[in-house]
Amino acid sequence: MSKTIIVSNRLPIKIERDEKNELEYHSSAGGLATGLGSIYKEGNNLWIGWPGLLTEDENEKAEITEGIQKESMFPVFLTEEDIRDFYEGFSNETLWPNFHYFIQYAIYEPHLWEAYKRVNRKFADEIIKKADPDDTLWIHDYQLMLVPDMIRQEYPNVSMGFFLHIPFPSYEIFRLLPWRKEILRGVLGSDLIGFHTYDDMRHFLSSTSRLLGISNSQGRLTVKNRAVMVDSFPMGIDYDKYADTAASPEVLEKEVQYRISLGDQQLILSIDRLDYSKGIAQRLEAFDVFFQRYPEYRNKISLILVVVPSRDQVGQYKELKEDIEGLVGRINGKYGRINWTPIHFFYRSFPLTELSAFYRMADVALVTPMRDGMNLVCKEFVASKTNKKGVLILSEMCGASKELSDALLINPNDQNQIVEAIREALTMPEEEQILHNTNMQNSLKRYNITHWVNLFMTSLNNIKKTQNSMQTHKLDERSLEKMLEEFSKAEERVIFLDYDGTLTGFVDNPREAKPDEELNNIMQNIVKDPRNKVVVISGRDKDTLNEWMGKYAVDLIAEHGVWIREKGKDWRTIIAMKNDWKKEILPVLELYVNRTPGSFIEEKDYSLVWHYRKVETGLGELRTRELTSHLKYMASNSNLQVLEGDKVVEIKDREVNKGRTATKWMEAHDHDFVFAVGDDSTDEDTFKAMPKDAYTIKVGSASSAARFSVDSYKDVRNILKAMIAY
Ligand code: GDG
Repeated sequence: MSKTIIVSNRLPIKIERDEKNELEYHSSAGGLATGLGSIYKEGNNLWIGWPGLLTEDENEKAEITEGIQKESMFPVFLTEEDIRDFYEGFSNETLWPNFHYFIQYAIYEPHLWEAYKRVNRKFADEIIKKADPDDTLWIHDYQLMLVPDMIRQEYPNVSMGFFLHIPFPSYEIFRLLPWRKEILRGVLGSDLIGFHTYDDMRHFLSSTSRLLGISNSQGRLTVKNRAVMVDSFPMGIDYDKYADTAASPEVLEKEVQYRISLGDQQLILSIDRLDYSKGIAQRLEAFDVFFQRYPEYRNKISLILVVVPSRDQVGQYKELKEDIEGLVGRINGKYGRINWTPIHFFYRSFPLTELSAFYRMADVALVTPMRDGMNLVCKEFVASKTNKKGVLILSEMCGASKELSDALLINPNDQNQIVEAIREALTMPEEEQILHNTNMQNSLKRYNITHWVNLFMTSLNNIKKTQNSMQTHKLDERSLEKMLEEFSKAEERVIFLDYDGTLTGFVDNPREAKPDEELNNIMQNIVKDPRNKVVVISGRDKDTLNEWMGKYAVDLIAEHGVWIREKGKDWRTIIAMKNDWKKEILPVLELYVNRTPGSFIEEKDYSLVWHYRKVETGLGELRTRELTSHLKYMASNSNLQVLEGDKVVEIKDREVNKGRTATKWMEAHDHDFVFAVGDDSTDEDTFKAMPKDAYTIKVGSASSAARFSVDSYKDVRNILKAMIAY
């Protein structure tokens, strides 16, 4: 039976030695572990990751492997060097600062990149050992961005999702990474790629388009003919856990105790892991300014500042810790009194019940990261407000701000705004607090962690189904054999060939797509057999088509069916054509050329084409949307059709298309075997015009009226070669 495997850098378990030097296992109660608990603990399912203990001792490794097996976990052991260069190095000193827009902290060291690749390979190898090709894999976070493609190489059909827990930066930042393309390709090995917010997803798609030339349609990309979905899945919390803990007698009792020691004060709460992205120092600076500006609050409010130790082996973090300690000392020294301490600073972590008591009793939560993928602390604070009283001040630079619009939103770089928000929060009427918290709680209840997990898994299933439905089209060995057999028996074989993208690949300059030696050979040989009637049917103008294909004994159909030229005869049109509409449309296209450097107009006898292949990525697509809606509006009362092709927009008479001309051609010629191949939307008309038993073949993976599909023009050439050789 197939299973599901979760993979993250760190396993949700803590392993420690007790006094007798024996290993002790403590499962983590973190949000992710709770949310995924419903998955990895079921049946044969597994969670693979680093168990958090450094050991080179093989016996100990075996003991740990066995010890965590009953928790449905499997270890990837990392060495000291791995931790230094892969985890602290590339993950936390290259990717983390770059992705959080702290580019001044990012280091770009080739040996750290080598370590990142090596450890990602180590993870991939361990996963491959445990996984079967029909399993479902869910890979987590920035430490493992190369793993998806490594697995895909081994298991082409495995179902695999990837989720990034931190922000994905704008293209302008991401492009600074020397290994940006490798990282993108690594992630694109997945079938579903999830981010916390729409902005992260948008940034990722912009990078795939600009760096790899892979564009998307509503978040769907085609990567080596595999459909890949990119979407946003804002992560939620285990709402009931926080609400229930906050309402428990144990937490209530703690609150009473703390209240007695702190006296009658309003409390502001700040909880984060030690990290420069969290804006802890900036928050303290603002707190200082608050006391200067509003001295009446001295003695009346305190800040509970919890900083959870994290990565303090990394230089930047050591410095940050010292900065925070300095600031706390300065503020306490400046404003403190014998009976009042402005900041209660804790550099450690607390058990959930203590944390919950802090959440409960805080009047204000000050969550002001400079940048944060989501931020769960703010959500946990709101969920813990059982009486709905309390105010959340939230940075607009964290993912959670997109959902929690009822919070007091601030820009963390605007100190004045933070100071005023503290003042507003401390004086907000209770009814207003209740209203805001009710809205936020309703949303957090609905979009909780279970919802997040289910949504991701359902989307992964859906994209897999889409891939499978497209797969059924693929021209496999058996169908090819059958086709060649029918072909060999037939006496009147009709072969319709589109040109660009079907017989040749795409090039920047359309003029450069002329036939190469291989194609010339194919054309020469395929027409040698008098039973083969070949028709090249293209959107190209008739002169170019004639120049490239006219020398072979083939029939030509040019300009999407406007012109036809049978062997040895002259060009003619199928119907009487008009082109007086051009004088109205040309000035519009010229306007777009003026506004879009790199674009140009191609004038054919009965159509006009706007090309944007050489335009800056993104700008071309934007102008296309403007231009097509402009043209569709102009064409609404005429008989014109606006077609969007590969980096082109074409305007032509609606009455003519490849299908209509192909039908006319078929009426005039006998046939007992029909083959038609093409790659874009204009070829769909040809496919539809063919008899049911025809071998219609789409190049590429988009859905099509064709019966079969192949991956690229190279496959088409191979089929034609097989026909010649048969
Ligand atoms: C990354 C992204 C994204 C904190 N102090 C204590 C404690 N905590 C718990 C909190 C919360 C968690 O740690 C912190 O989560 P955040 O989301 O705030 O931040 P990161 O650790 O940076 O997480 C972030 C997240 O991944 C999920 O995708 O939201 O943007 O950076 O759950 O409660 N827990 C206990 N004692 C403490 O003292 N028990």
